[in-house]
Amino acid sequence: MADSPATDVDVVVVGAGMAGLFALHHFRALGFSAIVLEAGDGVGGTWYWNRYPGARCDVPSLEYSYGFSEELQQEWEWSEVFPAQPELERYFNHVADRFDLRRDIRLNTRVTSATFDDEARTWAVETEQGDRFVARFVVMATGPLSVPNVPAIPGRDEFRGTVLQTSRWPDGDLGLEGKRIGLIGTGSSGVQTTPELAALADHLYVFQRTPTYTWPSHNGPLDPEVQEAWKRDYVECRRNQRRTFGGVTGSTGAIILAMPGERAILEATDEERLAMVDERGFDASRAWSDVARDPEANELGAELYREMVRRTVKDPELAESLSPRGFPIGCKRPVIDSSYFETFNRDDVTLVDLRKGGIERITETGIETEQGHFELDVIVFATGFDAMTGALARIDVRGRDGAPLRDEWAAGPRTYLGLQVAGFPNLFTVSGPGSPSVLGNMVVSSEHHVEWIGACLVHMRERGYATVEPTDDAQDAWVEHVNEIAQGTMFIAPTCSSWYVGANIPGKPRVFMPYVGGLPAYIDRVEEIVANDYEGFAFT
Ligand code: N01
Repeated sequence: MADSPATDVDVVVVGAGMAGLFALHHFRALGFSAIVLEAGDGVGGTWYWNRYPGARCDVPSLEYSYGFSEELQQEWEWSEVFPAQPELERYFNHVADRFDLRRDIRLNTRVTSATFDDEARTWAVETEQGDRFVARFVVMATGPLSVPNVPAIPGRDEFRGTVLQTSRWPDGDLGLEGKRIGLIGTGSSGVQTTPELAALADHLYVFQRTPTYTWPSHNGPLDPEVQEAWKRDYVECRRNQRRTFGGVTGSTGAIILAMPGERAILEATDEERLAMVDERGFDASRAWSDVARDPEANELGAELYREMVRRTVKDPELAESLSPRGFPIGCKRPVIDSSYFETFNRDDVTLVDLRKGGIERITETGIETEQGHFELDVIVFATGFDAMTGALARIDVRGRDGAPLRDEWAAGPRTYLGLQVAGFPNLFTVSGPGSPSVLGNMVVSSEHHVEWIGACLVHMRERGYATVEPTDDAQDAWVEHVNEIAQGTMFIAPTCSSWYVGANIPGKPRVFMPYVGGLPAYIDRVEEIVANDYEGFAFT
């Protein structure tokens, strides 16, 4: 490297989740020294923190796994089509051991600041414990969904029972059996944990502010023949993943949500629409060519969805309360579940429809709503995340001239390719805003980004460059492109409020954050940029 400034390590990687683990392995293999700083006391990121009952990935196991090591792919055996949290945590721990990663991972080490030194052209990374690491490069593998959203409901500290957050679930037996449990939130986490908590609880109260579009996962044991087929040609499978819009090929035995069908729902008769419900159940709502792009068609699809809720939930009033209305299918990330709606047919499960009277406060013994007081032993928050920017916003990141990243992103995140930010040389984000990230398979996206960063570091080493960062023009053009291609999608429909646009966090700027063009288009563009001598990046 140019000038070879004094550093502790070439690269500081923040986070020991799927991206951070691979980053450490990859950078080492390329001859760089690296250290991973991780806030938790275990590896696995999302799959370390989200250990709530029912936590399960919504991407099939064979697809939600690393492709960087043929040996790893051949050795590891997945048991279910959709892997549950314990299996994923085991997998990431196996990877940490298998590749001797632990000696360079500092657990229980929360990063508080990262500051660029203009003169030395190094980063100083500081931790809550007072450690300081000086590095040439910082790679933020902090995850797009890692910072819990804790709603400011008054009285939370007064509750005398147990308070739990799905995304910070403690290890071990929490003694939930026979308890009166209140669950707040009906996104992916709430939906997944509802049947499991219902099975444990004396009575489960589900506090629902907005009903959810959720589709049955049809999960089951993984067919050994399917696993064998992948093992016979993982190279091709991985190649196909990168050539597929969301990084999921659908060749793993999973019954993937009905992809856009051939027919337009707007051209079908009522009888034909209902026949589709008979045939495909909940999937009927999306089995049409026009539901994803035409608001009127989308509403017809939503009506088929509600028809299925009515067919599943015995009590018609309850079915109506559970039926999403007023926002389109495809606005939020699709949820997949195991017997979610069926759970509400149990006598020991009560839906508290907060549209009929919201939460006023938490009391010593439960939750006070405008509909009355609910006595509880346990309150579970499944209230989501400060998505995509939350983790970086909590670290005091300062680039050239001490400029805070928080200020740069005050009106919404701005990046070039979701990989770098102008004014923050040698700082990289894995699956950052402006990249496909959360719209697809995070393992595929993370591996692609880490490989790209590794190649960039090698490029710099070979040419003696000290710093890399995007030009303002390139970043502006990319941000504009990301916004432009989101136009006309359900993600930014006027009726759509989701964490994709930051709408779940009070005061957060409303900006659609991921790149919606799909992995193949994204990867092609990134490759083109590299082929054009890293067009849009400035090296010194
Ligand atoms: O969070 P969410 P999540 N009072 O933001 C409610 C991934 N993930 O953790 O919609 C009452 O979706 C809120 O209500 P509303 C996946 O990408 C994946 O469930 O704002 N309720 C909503 O119901 C997913 O999309 C997997 O009205 C309040 C819920 O809390 C993402 O993580 C599993 C409230 C939050 O839903 C986030 O999912 C889990 C309040 N004050 C997560 N504040 C899989 O792989 C919030 N809510 C399957």
